[in-house]
Amino acid sequence: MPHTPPSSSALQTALVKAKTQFSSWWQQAFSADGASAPSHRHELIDGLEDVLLKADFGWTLTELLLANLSQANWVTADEGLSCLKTSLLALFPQIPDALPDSREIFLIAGVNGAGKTTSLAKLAYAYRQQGKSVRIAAGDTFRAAADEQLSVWAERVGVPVESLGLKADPSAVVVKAISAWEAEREDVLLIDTAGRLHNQANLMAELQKIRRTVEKFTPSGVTVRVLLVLEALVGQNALQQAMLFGESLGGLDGFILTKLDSSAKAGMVFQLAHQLGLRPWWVATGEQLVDLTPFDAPIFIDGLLNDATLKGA
Ligand SMILES: Nc1nc2c(ncn2[C@@H]2O[C@H](COP(=O)(O)OP(=O)(O)O)[C@@H](O)[C@H]2O)c(=O)[nH]1
Ligand SMILES: [Mg+2]
Repeated sequence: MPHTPPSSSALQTALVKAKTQFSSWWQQAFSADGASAPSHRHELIDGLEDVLLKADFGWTLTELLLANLSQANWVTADEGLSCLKTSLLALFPQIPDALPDSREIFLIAGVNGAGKTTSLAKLAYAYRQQGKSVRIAAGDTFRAAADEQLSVWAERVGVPVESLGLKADPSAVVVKAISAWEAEREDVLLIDTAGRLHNQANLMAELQKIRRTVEKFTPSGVTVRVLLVLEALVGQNALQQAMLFGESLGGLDGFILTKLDSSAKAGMVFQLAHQLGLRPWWVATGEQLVDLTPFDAPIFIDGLLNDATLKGA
């Protein structure tokens, strides 16, 4: 599904909060006297430092972006902003194509409450909309309510769930689910997992085992994607989560950015791209099945900077 053209309006709507906040920081930085937008190189570069730090871009990336701007050849603030957009765009790696005609397995991990189960239901729905057959593995065997929550979603979407009940070994659920999925030759398998904190060594080890099991039982010709679910609200902590989950999972393919509807900071998306080479694959923007949209870097960047651009004209 990363290959379907994104709906620009859904992503733009999702960005409303972040964009509004960004443009207010922008105004604070550039019009202390309530007057005008930056009109010179040094004004833009100085003011931008503030804006980027406030928006969670982090020191390392902010310095890099400002250095890029200092070296680039531009005159007006608008030209400067377009340089900035180019630098931001260059941060995002491409989503690797699936094997030709591939069936896909998604392993979904993340901390508690990040939105794993909801996102997985949304993915199931989106793939069903594309006419693909989907199965879900109930790998969260930790919480009593997890199975029920997943069944409700699965029923709503109309897809089968594999479960072994509370306290079962999630790896055993994976084995059962892959086997049923393979027997039915279905297109997409979505594996849910229990939320865990990246400092819970035993649970992180369990995740390692789940990953190994997926690798071991995945039939040839199937593409496995390991995605971290990250709340937009976590800000700077996203980097640490992504590093530690990435270690346990033997690498991440990318992440699903959730709750962008309730977050005002989007800078962590750029930090993750810059420091870890990770990008969002989808962005979740609410609690309904339709509230998931493929991530598109140009739309995201334009959306975020849109008002700033106007003010800088
Ligand atoms: N506003 C908003 N809420 C969300 C989003 N995604 C999930 N949630 C809510 O976050 C809570 C936790 O979601 P859940 O999928 O159970 O998280 P999990 O513990 O990671 O599986 C639920 O109340 C969801 O409805 C989102 O994109 N936006
Ligand atoms: Mg869950």
